[in-house]
Amino acid sequence: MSDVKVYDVPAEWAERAYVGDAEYRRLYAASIADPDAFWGEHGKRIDWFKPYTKVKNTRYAPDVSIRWFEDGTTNVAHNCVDRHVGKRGDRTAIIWEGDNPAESRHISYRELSAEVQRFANVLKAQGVARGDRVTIYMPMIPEAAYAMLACARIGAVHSVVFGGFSPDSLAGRIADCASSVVVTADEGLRGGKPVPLKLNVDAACAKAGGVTSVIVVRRTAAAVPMTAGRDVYYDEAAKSVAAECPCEEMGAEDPLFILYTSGSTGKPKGVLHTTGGYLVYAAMTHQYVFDYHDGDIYWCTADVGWVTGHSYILYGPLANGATTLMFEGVPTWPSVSRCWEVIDKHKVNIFYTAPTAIRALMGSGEEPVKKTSRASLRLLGSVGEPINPEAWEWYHRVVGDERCPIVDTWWQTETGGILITPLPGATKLKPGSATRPFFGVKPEIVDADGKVQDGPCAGNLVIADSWPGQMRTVYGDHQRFFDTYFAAYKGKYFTGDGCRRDEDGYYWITGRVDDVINVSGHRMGTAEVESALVAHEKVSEAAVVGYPHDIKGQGIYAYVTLMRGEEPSEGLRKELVAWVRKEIGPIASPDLIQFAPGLPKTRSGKIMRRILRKIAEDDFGALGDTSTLADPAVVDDLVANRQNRA
Ligand code: 6R9
Repeated sequence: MSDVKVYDVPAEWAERAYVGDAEYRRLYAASIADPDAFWGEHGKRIDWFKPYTKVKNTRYAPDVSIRWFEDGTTNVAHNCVDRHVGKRGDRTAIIWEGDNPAESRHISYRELSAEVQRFANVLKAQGVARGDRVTIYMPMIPEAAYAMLACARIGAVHSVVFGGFSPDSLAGRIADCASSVVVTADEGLRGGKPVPLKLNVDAACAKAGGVTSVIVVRRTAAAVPMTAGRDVYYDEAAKSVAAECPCEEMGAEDPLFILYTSGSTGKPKGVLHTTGGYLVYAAMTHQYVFDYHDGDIYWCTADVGWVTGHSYILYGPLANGATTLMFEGVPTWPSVSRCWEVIDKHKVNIFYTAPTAIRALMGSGEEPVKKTSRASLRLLGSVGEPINPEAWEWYHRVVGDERCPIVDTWWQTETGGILITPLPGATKLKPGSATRPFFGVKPEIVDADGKVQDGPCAGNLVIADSWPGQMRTVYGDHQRFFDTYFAAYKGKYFTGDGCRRDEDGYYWITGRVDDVINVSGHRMGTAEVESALVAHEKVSEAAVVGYPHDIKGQGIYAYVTLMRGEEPSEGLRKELVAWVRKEIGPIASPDLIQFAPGLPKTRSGKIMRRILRKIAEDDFGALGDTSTLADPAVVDDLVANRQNRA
């Protein structure tokens, strides 16, 4: 496309960065030509107790098996904490910025080490052993990081569940991985409002069963019910344990964590990541993509409940001995200047956030940004969904004062780390493009039949070979892992994303091609929202699709058919929204509900989502062929009563 603006690499970046363009091309070619040699070398960036002799052992067909550095042993907490204490024990590991702007703390690597060891001993005292699953349902406080690293230290597998999920969603995740220990807080605090975490845990435990221990960190000191024999306050439990806890020696392929994510069908999948390859990949991408140098202050605004929080608040940065900022609050409280004030307060150099936040802040104009200095900023990052060029330009011009490159990083929970991204010293930028693959990543674009496309083209994005950070299985269901990602295109990992490649070989992610919608950077399976809706006694049938939303990227549009005898009303609309919030969590709230007497179905009974998407997009002029519908008249009613009108 000729009207695309291109931003050259600023001169000072070409000079200071680890990698320039020629170096990128050289390293990339080497990584693809000989992955064993490339990763054999870069695997050494972490400490190994027993060095690996094998590097890559992976196959995608006829079945799937992914192993990296398989005979090496290591420990993630050793690499993220212990090994830095000798060299830089006084350096700040975590800057914690509270919800309340008057509250912040610096935690040094030495302090982090003590806290993680103490937390590990509390877990052990609660009976947690190597291989056990621990569910973590926490606000953004340092104890969330301590708990995750404590699990890694003793070889337990954490499953962090985002604090915005409902008790039911939490219960499903506790039950799926049979986790008998839950770590939580009395309450969370966001935008000045309490979040009832412990009450949610109580409700979830009642539903899931099998939880024998709940460790409660005091955050607000609210009085919460404590179940005798099951619940303990962390501060009390910590008094009676030893200060020191050795690291378990873990195999490279031992599980590190499970993280549940939505797919196009069924309940959320437990994405399983392992130890060695994950850490090497998270650390290396963090260093090169953000061009992290010693002394930089780095801030990723994600929540630790998402993969971005795992890889780029915690594991990647800490493995690199970085200073990582952890923010408890929200970008709009106490004012829409909060992010920029935090940047000035802590002299943040690298800022990594989601397009939805940028679009929301754009709505308040430039003044709340411009009244702050942001002089410390050097690099900006984007993740979670495609960034529209307008938001990109605003981010670049207003937030970055036209001085800071933007790294638009494409990746997924499944990929463990960033796969397609600019490198700030190497890559010319085009607003809206995630640009080029990271080292070792082999993207391809295929058509519906799986034929690999050459040159400029559009189609489905697949990755032709493994990289060390890749997920290893769906927890408890390896067949589902194969069926979801490796069955569609033989021998390739299918991402679920559509993509275009331009004449410069740049990749432009166009969004999901499956029944997953991306609401404010959060993945939602339409099937999940549908099953929540039909669980309501007045609903007989529901179909959910995404539609373009100015701030959220995509909004949730639900078509609902009521039980016979039920009448549509505004009251019922509100009731259904509240119902879905309760069933799944606020991020799943439908934005628009259309009461529909019937849904468009084929004669075999399949809902024709293509038609529902078009109507939701207010683009019903192009409904295409409707002749296969069992009852073409339902479409006229749907169009007449559509909810999204320009
Ligand atoms: C890291 C994360 C993954 C899905 C992915 C894609 C979308 C993420 C993107 C992007 C365009 C980017 N996505 N980053 N689309 N440009 N820079 O977000 O993981 O929550 O698993 O979501 O998000 O559709 O498939 P996850």
